[in-house]
Amino acid sequence: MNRTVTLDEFIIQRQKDFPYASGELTGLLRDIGVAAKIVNREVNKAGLVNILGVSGAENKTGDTVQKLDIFANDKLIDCLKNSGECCGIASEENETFIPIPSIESKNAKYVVVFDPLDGSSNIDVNVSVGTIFGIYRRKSDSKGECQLEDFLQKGTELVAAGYVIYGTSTILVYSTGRGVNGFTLDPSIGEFCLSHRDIKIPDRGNYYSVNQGYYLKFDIEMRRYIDYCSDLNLRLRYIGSMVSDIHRILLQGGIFLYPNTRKYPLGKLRLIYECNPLGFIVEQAGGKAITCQLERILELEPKELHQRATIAIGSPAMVDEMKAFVERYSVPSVTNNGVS
Ligand code: AHM
Ligand code: MG
Repeated sequence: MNRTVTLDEFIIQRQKDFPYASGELTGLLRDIGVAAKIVNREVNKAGLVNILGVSGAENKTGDTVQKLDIFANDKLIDCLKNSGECCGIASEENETFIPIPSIESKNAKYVVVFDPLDGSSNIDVNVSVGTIFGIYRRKSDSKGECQLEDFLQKGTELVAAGYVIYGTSTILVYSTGRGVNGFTLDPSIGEFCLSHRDIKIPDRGNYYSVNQGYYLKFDIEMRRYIDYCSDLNLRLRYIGSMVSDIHRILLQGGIFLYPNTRKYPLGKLRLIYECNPLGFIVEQAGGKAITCQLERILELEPKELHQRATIAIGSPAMVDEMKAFVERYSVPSVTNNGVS
């Protein structure tokens, strides 16, 4: 019988792949694992206590904030502040980043970005939600507080990224740039155990994932591509929790789309908290992640913490096909000087 490998054991084993590693990243990943277990405990008992529902506040980008969002946000911030392994945090739920004083962070060289509870509109109806995170090496001088520039880094600079899904089982998937591995929480021992070793996304799959309710609000090329997916009899799956939709695609193949709409001309999803970490994971598994305007997600230059992006992400052959549709059917934009 194969021996169970826990997340902690795996992270420590992997540290040996980086001969000059100081252990900080290892510690940070372990702390995120601990925070995930705490959030998982609360998500699982959400129906039993009075933390379901809307808190009454709105976050920076105008979304209604659910109570569990606040709980998850607070827990992640607490765990990371106490870890002493990172010098700053930026969360989708906070307007600005949170520097961790150097006394507590011991001049740590990493910053962490996260969406504490993605898909939060699903909480009240017992559908999967998840946490998404990314880790960057700071760029500013390590003697002072971290700065905005430490968070406004391209996805190509990610040192590690991952997500946790609180679903039928709780699973943590992460990558440090050497492949992708998944760990399922065994509640009987309270440990994440290696369950999905070296995940590779299929070249293509049977699923497409898009909010088809917005069909008429998409550009013509996107509508043509969606029609094509439907003509191929692909199965439409849309949970409304990006992290869960992408998890299915990572394991079984397919494409996830969130194009620009009239309401969200720049896309809805956040580049720093959602698109970059998930783009990093999917690329590490052999997939692709581009905007609906065909730029590679990880190469976008973030200008602000809550910047949004359009996204097409998933199996490489399917993202390439989507790209071909956009190139073929997009209507050239008309400028003052004529057609661009
Ligand atoms: P959230 O982070 O506030 O929960 O919002 C992000 C979510 C994604 O998980 C999901 O794919 C998308 O919003 C759903 O949006 P829509 O309802 O417009 O399809
Ligand atoms: Mg989200």
